[in-house]
Amino acid sequence: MAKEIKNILVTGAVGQIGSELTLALREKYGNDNVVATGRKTEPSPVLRDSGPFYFINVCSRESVEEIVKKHDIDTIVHMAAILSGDGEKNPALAWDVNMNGMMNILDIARDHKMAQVLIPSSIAVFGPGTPLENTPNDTVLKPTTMYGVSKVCGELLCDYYVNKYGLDIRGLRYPGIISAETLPGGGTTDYAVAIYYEAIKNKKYNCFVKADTRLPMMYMPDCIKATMDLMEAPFDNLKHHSDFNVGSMSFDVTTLANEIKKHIPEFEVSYDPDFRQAIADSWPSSVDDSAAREEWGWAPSWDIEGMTKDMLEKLGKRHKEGKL
Ligand code: AKB
Repeated sequence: MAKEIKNILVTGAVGQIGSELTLALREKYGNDNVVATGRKTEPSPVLRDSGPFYFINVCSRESVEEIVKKHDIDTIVHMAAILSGDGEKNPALAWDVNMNGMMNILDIARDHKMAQVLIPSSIAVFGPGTPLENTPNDTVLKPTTMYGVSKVCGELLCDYYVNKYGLDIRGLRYPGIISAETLPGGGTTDYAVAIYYEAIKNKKYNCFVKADTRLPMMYMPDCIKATMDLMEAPFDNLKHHSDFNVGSMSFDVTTLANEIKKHIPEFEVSYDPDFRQAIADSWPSSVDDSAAREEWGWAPSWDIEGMTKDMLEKLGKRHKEGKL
């Protein structure tokens, strides 16, 4: 039986997903009941002013526990992580934040008898040996990045805490997430966001992966929906816990550029692949998310056409106002 969620702590709340997820959680659970935390980046005015905000370091158990006690936290949404690109620049930091930080969250959740913990994983858990088309939920996990290694260990660690301590822990493997509010940082899929910003600002984009690189992607409203739907699912219905594939759309860079050209015909893309090409090549092109569909009713709403129109409208408006 799932326990009731009352007071939520969000780590990584200033990041690309955390910043929008925190506001959605505040709308659902009440502004004062969702405590946002970040490491050092200043929060946006809306994030800072709509509810409690603190700077913490997830690698320091004390700094997290202080907020847990102060706000009587019963649920943690742990978004803080070092992503694939930055993780390759500093593997030791990626291990520290992604593993030791996560272990702190899990230990605090166990010791404070939390109702629920949500810790996202990523398509980065896959690698050589994984079938790259329609990648099954349960398959070979041999990633080549430190981020991927930490996410595989993280999934296993979460399942260990579910089985050993009876904790309610959930997680989903995010694909590349595309959004118009907060820029992603340090990931391999960041090109799929940058391309929209550059299309609006400069009508050209120099892409760091090749034209035929095809990866699974998701628009932010679907990402928020997937995360909140998983949080609300009856625990007893879940056979998986921390490792759900969630699919939405898959496209290569040429297809994305052509979609943008429907709105901005003069838009041009050039290609200059860097170290992230090898990472992208080791990840799936599309995922099989039937476990998420069966166990908690996952169904995406956005496709590449609708997303592109919405992204360009939002960014175009901000550009006109001089805010981009
Ligand atoms: C990354 O590119 O590292 C992330 C991810 C897919 O988890 N966006």
